Amino acid sequence: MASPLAQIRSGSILISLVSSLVAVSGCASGDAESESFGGFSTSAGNNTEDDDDSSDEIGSEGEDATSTDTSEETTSTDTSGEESTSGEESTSGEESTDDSENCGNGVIDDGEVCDGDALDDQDCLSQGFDSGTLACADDCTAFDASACESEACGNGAIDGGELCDGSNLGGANCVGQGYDAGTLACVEGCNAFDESACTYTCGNNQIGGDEVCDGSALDGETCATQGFSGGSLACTADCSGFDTSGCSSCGNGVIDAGEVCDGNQSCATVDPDTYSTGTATCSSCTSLNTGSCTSGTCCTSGSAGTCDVDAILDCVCALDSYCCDNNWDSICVDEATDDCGAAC
Ligand SMILES: [Ca+2]
Ligand SMILES: [Ca+2]
Ligand SMILES: [Ca+2]
Ligand SMILES: [Ca+2]
Repeated sequence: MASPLAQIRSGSILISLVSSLVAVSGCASGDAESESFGGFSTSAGNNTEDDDDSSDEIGSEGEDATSTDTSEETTSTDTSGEESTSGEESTSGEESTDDSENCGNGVIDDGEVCDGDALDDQDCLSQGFDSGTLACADDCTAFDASACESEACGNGAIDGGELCDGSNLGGANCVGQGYDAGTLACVEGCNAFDESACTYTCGNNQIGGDEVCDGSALDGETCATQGFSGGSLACTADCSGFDTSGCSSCGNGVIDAGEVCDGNQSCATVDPDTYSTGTATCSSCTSLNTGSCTSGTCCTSGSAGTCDVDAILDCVCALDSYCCDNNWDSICVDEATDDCGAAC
């Protein structure tokens, strides 16, 4: 609130107790102030304790925010890096080993069931079928019996090498084949499952099929591997890709998630209702120091209405129309500081 003392204009000499008795001349500007009250005139400025209040830091983490504290979360987020165990193909459940680089050399190496034409002396007959040509699966981990024929195929019973027969799937289903849901079927030749109606579910936190990621399952990716310096990586709702909106990079000039600032800013952009001059300095993207920001011309005496921060100008002139109608004097400056939030 404006002190009545503040209503005494600088340069005027006014002693209210005697003003009714003695008209003191020389109050050139003071006479215009009809709102003046009968307070004692001392000095105009009693605003000393307010000087420092406006120069505090925004985002006050201060010293513990010196380094990018986002780094630790990136390392811990993806511990669920179980790759999709669901991705195994087709019929035989044998897992592949790391000898896959030897698959295709025509020699049955350790961990391989067969390799190309090398079938370990097996054929369709030995696999329980009646005719046809046995092959090796592309990954060398199983035989490919899809060209083998069974005379008993179609009788509804699983005979010989048959994996299934019609609706008889031998208890197999899509989930058992590594999918999340769907309906498993048997191919016409009874020698393979038809997985075409099996599906993966987006949202089960397991990566399957074409999914790039699923919820917390990020396939080992982090904000860092995506080119950012910190933050938390997420997966898009449809599992088709990564959501980097929670990632940040201090120094890219963009205020990312978790950052207070990135680079120095003009004070006027930090808080246009308070500042008009100066530069706010950004520290480690975690704190913004506005200590050198000021309210510019609102802090100095000048002609009427010279305060260049609109919000402060409006505030002061609502309190004291003299400041806009006559002169922006030191009392207006005090009012700006004391009552209207100016940083001077
Ligand atoms: Ca081989
Ligand atoms: Ca059969
Ligand atoms: Ca999934
Ligand atoms: Ca940034």
